[in-house]
Amino acid sequence: MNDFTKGLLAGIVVLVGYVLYTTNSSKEIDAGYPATEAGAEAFLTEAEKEISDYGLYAAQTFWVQANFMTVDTTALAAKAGQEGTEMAIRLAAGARNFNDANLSDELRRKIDLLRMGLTIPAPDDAEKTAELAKITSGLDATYGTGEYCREDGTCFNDRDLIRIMATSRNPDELLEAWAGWRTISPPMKDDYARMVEIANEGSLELGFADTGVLWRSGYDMPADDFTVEADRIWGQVKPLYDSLHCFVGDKLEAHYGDVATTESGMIPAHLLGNMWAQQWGNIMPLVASEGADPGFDLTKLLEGNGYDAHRMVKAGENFFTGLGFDALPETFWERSLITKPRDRDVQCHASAWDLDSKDDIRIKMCTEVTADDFRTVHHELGHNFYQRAYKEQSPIFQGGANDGFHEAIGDFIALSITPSYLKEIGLLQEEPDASKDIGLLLDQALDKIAFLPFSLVVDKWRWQVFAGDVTPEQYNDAWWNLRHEYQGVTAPIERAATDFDPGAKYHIPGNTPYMRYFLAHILQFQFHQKACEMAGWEGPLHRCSINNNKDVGAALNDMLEMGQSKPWPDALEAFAGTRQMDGSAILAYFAPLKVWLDEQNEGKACGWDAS
Ligand code: X8Z
Ligand code: ZN
Repeated sequence: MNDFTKGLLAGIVVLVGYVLYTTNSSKEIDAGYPATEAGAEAFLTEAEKEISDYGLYAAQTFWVQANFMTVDTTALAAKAGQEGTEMAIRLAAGARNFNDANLSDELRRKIDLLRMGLTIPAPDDAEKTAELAKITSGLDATYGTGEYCREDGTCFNDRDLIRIMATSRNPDELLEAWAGWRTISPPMKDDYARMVEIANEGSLELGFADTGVLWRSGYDMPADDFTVEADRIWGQVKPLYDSLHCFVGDKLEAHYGDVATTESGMIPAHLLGNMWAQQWGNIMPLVASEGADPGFDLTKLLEGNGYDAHRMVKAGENFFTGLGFDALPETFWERSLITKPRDRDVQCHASAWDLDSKDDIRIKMCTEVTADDFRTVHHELGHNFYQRAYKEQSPIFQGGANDGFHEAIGDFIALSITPSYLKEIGLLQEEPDASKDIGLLLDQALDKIAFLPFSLVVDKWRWQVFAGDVTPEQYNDAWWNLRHEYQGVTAPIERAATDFDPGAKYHIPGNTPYMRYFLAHILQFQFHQKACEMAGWEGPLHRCSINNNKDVGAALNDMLEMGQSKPWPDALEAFAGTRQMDGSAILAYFAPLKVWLDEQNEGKACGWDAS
């Protein structure tokens, strides 16, 4: 299954098995298993077998659909999705019979995970389940095949437009690409609204007030506590974001003049080097003036050294083998999709897959030779090495400690792509000296710090939508209200209620929860800080690379092997020695930059008016 669509897991798991059981009704399951520990054990054995069987079949179907997007493969994916939802609902219903049973911690955890396994549940109604499956597959396909065409017939796909956003400095061209991509999503809006309705009915039947509550329940704490925890962490890092926002806004005004200047102090979303203004690393050359030059450009180094997509993935694999992990299996290289095929539609949004819960792991990426994609390669491989590490766990426990962990592993590894590491692998001749530290940190912050409020916006919006606080007519306004409030970023042109800008971000039509990436951006620095301490590193954190450190690799493997068999604080403690997700590590990493940014910002009018 694919790391995000099936929800690293809980989701995954649950999506399976029902195939063997299609003739059983939930009543039959109820009758079959007494609400005792022995009953739960028998129920779970049966459930896990179903899950495994369905998992392979579904993963193969979804893989084919994502790699050959046609009406037919989309219909087949919808069918497999429907079967999975039916299975998952039946298992969740079966699990409810053990709510009051006296169970061991292990069985209780499995039962709870089964109950929360679906990302987009349907009610116990065959017609609605089929309708939902059709909608979700259709949304995914609409996004994956989306194109913007000019009146003269020239068309651009996602990659083309993403590239323009990353590289162009012409505001008109940027605006066209920005607005162009947002023409693919208004047709999704009605389907999205209907999906919300059905999924909420399903969530209610599972005992959750709405689908947002279901999503927030996956963190070993009450859903409401999770919201408070996420807000607490955001409060820790917001001052750093504010400093970065002020600095970047000012540089953009200096470069673009009026186009970048707003009365509110918000930054127009098309000038930040990214289609969604979610990571800003691509505008480094615009903002890295004196005193903030990192000393090298990784994209140029890759190009100059003859790297292609395959070699980038090999480099990623080498990092993991250097830590002591086994090399990727031959089948990874035979079956992965590493570059965009010229002759067909594929879902280009990068993903990592585990087809058989054993060794058939793969990535699917339309890789380009850029620093961004070099990091994404490590991100995806992090999923694959995690999946392989927990393959001995029973099916329900095959997942990340929480979904943020799954997203954090590869990013944590990529934090070790330091100048010293680049020198070691022959990409860089000389390490830049300490005078380049601010540049190195600014480069990282443009991606890692800029991303934090964006990642909150995506799910805060969905939480509001699922809760019914926002109606379909208000979808787009609510989206921009959150973009204003958290990011201080504004639409470059007027938006209408008929627009559906959230739908132009893959994870909305793809139904991938997004809070996981916020958590991952916090966790990866906690992992990095601890790993560097284990390695005996005494210098600044951004210069620390754990490459080739087998002790760190072994400790990491211990955590990965646990899968989701234990509450996530246990996994975090096993590696990082703490039971709390916390912003202190990311703040420590960027501390010198914060001081520097505040000096640069002195005397400037910082902040924005989000109203
Ligand atoms: O979707 C992804 C990965 C696959 S799980 C490529 N990411 C988020 C995004 O692209 O929006 C990684 C960073 C955030
Ligand atoms: Zn990921």
